[in-house]
Amino acid sequence: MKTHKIVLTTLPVECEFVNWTTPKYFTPTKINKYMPLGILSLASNLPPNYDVVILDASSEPWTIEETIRKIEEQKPDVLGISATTRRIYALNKILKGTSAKYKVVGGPHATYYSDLTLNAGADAVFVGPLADLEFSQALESRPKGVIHCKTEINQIKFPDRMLLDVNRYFPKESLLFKAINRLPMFSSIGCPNKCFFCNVQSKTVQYKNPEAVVDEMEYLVSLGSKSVHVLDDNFNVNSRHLEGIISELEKRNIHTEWSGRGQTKMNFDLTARLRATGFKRINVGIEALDDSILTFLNKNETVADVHKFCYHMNKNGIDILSYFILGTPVETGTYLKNLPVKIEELGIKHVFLNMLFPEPNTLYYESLLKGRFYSRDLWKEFMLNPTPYYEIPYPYGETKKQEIISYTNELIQYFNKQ
Ligand code: B12
Ligand code: SF4
Repeated sequence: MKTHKIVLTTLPVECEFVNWTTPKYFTPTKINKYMPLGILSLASNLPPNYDVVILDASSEPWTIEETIRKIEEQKPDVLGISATTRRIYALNKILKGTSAKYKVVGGPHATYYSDLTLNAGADAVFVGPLADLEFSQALESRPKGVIHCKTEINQIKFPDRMLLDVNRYFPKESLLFKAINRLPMFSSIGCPNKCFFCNVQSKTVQYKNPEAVVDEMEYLVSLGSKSVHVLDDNFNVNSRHLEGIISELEKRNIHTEWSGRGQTKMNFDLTARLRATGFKRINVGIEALDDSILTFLNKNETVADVHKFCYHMNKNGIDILSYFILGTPVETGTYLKNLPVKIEELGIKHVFLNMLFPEPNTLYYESLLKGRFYSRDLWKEFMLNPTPYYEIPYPYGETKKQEIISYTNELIQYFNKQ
């Protein structure tokens, strides 16, 4: 018999803080939805005697009020919320507006702001990259306060996608490239690099066993996916991990289309074998084609590394999707003018342009505070008193901001009309 009713939810997009990083052109459309793998993972690793309902408020997309209503309709004993920092306003409203006896919060926001989340009305906050075992235990004992999680990647089952209607999550529109029924999965968690603008929290990387990685790929294919995307923070940073996955795919003679998100530095001896397994596309944050900008961004790469990477990928027929950042204070007009040609010379097939943004808890934001670009800790004030659609001022002034936005849009048009 099912004993407790548990509702697990993502947060609605309504009122999230404004982020100018990604131009509208690249923003995932309302039609394309992302499967909430965090809460699916929690649900997939519970004992069978729980009645679990997954609400994906973010993908629906519901308003805050609608989300509260949907949660209350379920009358849950336990409410679990997966939180990212940009949606803290919605988080606080939902914690206040719902009546479950045990309300808990996890996800990237919880790890940085556990005390604030408790003050906002959570009974317990789960801190750490994976929380499946601790969440499962907490359902009986219902501990309060901060729970430090030690779940390891190979201790848990992969997320059961059938807990949601998977057809709704197959992309309905293509951006930059076509990939039929593309679905994401993880082969590792974390990234050892310390890029200036990034707040990926786990600096010790956990790797899934290659057998489990390929089991999950086969599972996604069995659900109808024709393109599996390994959406790790950095899937190719460790050549033993990469070779393990390649060997397992070779052993099982699998040639399904797949892609991965990683870095430019890797073991190029593996490239031909990687391509032969069906690996179609690599997503990398090259960010800049100038060594002084790369140094400013604390990227663990040089322009020479980027050239080497592009050479090996192009030679082996692997498409490159690269992210670039515009708007660093060290870039020059000449650099910006020459950038499109330099990108083309490298044979980069898909160009994704971003603007530098001071995310909370990044080295970049801290440097702006230290350099007095902000006279007060604006993120701290926002976290204490979140307001709808908050927008942090552009650190280098409004004129500069408009210049960068307009040049970024120019480049988007340039790369996408060819
Ligand atoms: C996949 C992903 C995306 C996808 C989908 C996002 C989406 N709509 O959900 C895409 C590529 C679209 C994306 C975009 C962006 N993302 Co993103 N993304 C990720 C990524 C790589 C993985 C998330 C994931 O699925 N992990 C796998 C699952 C299994 O882990 P998990 O979700 O963390 O869940 C586990 C624990 O956290 C915990 N947990 C989670 N929820 C809960 C709830 C409860 C109740 C409990 C107990 C435990 C718990 O238990 C889970 C299972 O063990 C993370 C980085 C990371 N490594 O976490 C960034 C991350 C979440 N993204 C981030 C950011 C900033 C963005 C963007 C804003 C980037 C940008 N500037 O444009 C956009 C925003 C898009 C949007 N509208 O949401 C930040 C968030 C920072 C923060 N503190 O909130 C992260 C952490 C990366 C980073 N830079 O640090 N992202
Ligand atoms: S390589 Fe990517 S995930 Fe790793 S620190 Fe840099 S931006 Fe973040």
